[in-house]
Amino acid sequence: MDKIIIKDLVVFAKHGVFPEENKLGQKFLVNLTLECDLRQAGLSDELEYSVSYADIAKETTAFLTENTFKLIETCAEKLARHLLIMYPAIKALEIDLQKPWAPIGLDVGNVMVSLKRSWHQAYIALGSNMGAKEKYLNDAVQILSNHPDCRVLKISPFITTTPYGGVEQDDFLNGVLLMETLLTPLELLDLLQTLEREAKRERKVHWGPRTLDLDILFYDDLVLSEERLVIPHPDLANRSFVLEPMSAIAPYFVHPRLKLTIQELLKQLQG
Ligand code: A4P
Ligand code: MG
Repeated sequence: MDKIIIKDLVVFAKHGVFPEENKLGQKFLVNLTLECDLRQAGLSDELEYSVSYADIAKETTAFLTENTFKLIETCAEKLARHLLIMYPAIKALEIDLQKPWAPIGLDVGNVMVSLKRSWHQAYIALGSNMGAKEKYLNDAVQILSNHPDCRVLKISPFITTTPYGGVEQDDFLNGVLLMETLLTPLELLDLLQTLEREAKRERKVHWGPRTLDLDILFYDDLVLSEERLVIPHPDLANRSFVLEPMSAIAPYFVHPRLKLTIQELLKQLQG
């Protein structure tokens, strides 16, 4: 991806663990690498297709002077989030935040933290088979759309499906959405489980009835297998109630482990 780089921006600010640092302040140096698509700006010579480095430098200075944190880790983390939310054209950014005059009583040339943060694309399966099913799904979409760390990009039509998994229960309403998120996979799972809890979902029967079920299907092309979270969702290739709505919004998305598109997986399942 193309990059805009801002080097050695000097900001006088008051971050630090020691109380005198929060009072007296000191100089910080910032390096920013912004990943953006610069093709259109390059061809048209119009700033509206790019991100103004002057604006970014001003915003960075304002953010670092208007807030006070103990840790430069926190400064960098929150600054990254602030810029990624404020400037949609920035897909990813790297921050080096230096504190060359940190008062640690030793002859150290420089200290810095360096981090990279970006928007990630996640596909989420939605399901409900109790009560006001459509309202549960719509409410979940609404809450995710309003969350500052999430942007819902596409929502499939909701379809009525017969229960899968052998438990006798009411029909489901199912859908899939595509979102961009700044959350890590586990943070995203926590958020989805909070929404499930708020919808008063009771987990009595495995694969049994629920007001709201939110599963992470894919997170970029990540393959992950942890105790609390498996990505891609391990059973999705057997579930037409997932593949059918997802094929309405992303038929050519390639499953990173099976190396087949959603359309191909659906065809395979339908035999
Ligand atoms: N977990 C692991 N990986 C993931 C992931 N990728 N996304 C863990 C979300 N959660 C993941 O899930 C149990 C645990 O799975 C979570 O605590 C999380 O740490 P759960 O939702 O709490 O429990 P559950 O729903 O009873 O079991 P399970 O296996 O998640 O059921 P599913 O897979 O959600 O399936 N038929 C139709 N037609 N439509 C449906 O929507 N849904 C189910 C439930 C069954 N039959 C259905 C439908
Ligand atoms: Mg589930």
